[in-house]
Amino acid sequence: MATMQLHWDIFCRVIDNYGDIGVCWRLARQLSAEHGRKVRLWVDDLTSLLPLCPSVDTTKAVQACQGIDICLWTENIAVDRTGDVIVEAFACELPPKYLQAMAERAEKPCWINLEYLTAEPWAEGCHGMASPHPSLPLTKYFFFPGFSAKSGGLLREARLLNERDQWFTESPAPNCLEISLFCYDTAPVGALLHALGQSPTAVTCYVPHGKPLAAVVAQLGGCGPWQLGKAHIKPIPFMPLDDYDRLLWRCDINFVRGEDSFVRAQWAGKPFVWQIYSQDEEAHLVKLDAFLDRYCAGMDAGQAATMRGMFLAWNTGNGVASAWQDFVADRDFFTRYNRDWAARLASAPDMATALVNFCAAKV
Ligand code: TRH
Repeated sequence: MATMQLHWDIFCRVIDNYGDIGVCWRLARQLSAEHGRKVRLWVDDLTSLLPLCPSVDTTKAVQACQGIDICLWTENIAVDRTGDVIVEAFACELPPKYLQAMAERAEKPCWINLEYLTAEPWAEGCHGMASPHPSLPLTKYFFFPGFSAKSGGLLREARLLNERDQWFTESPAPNCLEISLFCYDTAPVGALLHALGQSPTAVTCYVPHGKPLAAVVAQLGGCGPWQLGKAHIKPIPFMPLDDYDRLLWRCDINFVRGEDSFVRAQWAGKPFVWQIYSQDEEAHLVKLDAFLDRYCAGMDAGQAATMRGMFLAWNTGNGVASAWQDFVADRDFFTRYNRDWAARLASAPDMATALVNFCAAKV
């Protein structure tokens, strides 16, 4: 029987924003808390982790936090030992010295390249593919998160949906339409604010600090809160990771972006609108379409057109006002649909479990 792969090293280079570290931190926490693994998280930018995990001390190169050893990844890290499993997040390229140490181990470690989430069908074909190192006796495996059993699944803590349901049971229904707005500063925020200002009923829109608030300030000036007709637009602080889940559960409609908040909105089981991370030559629109193909498959033609219309409007800036009207009108249906969608996704193994099992099978 294979020995337990106890020690895991996760390497994360922060490209921008919070998604790279958000995914790695969430994975590290789950491997430690649910799978009993000893995890070191190597990250090159501690300040990006701080808003998600306020107990991090950005002045410390090494520290323990929530059972994880967090290490600042600098050019010259000392390699005392390597993990039994090494997760190279998003092709961040391991330090050459570390790679050498991996190759020198008698029992070779399991080396994973964790890829970005995409619903595109080709990713299922590439999931688990092996790539031998050109000169060292090491093999790297490509691990693709995704929406089907043929992929590596989605990050989901074991307790998440029960906690969510408990929260739904205990929390009073809001007395107005509540929206959270997490987006890039390129989103057509002006058109959305205008549409909210026309709402016949009361709306509260929560806007986290950072790019979303900057986008709103660029439209409305000042520092808020703002009142537009019956819509109250309210700045809120950027919250620690688990508090953000509760905001998603609370709101009737969530605007999310990137990767991790996009997944969390799906677990919330509420209607959501996704701003995808923009790529050159509009490659992201293909990715967006691939997600919509899967996600809308259980809707009738009219509902699917409404959903597609809203996602496209939000990502292209065209036709936001009418897309929003249609979307809000179908909100009850989308709430029911998303609750089922989350349940369906949750019937597959979560990504951390899938990764543990995948690695165990490779030794
Ligand atoms: O921040 P993002 O846009 O991140 C990324 C990066 O840009 C990355 O380079 C890119 O490749 C990727 O998107 C696709 O969006 P994301 O992935 O949703 O990450 C945001 C994280 O911040 C997520 O873990 C949720 C968390 N969060 C909080 O913890 N508190 C908050 O208040 C909010 C608004 C978010």
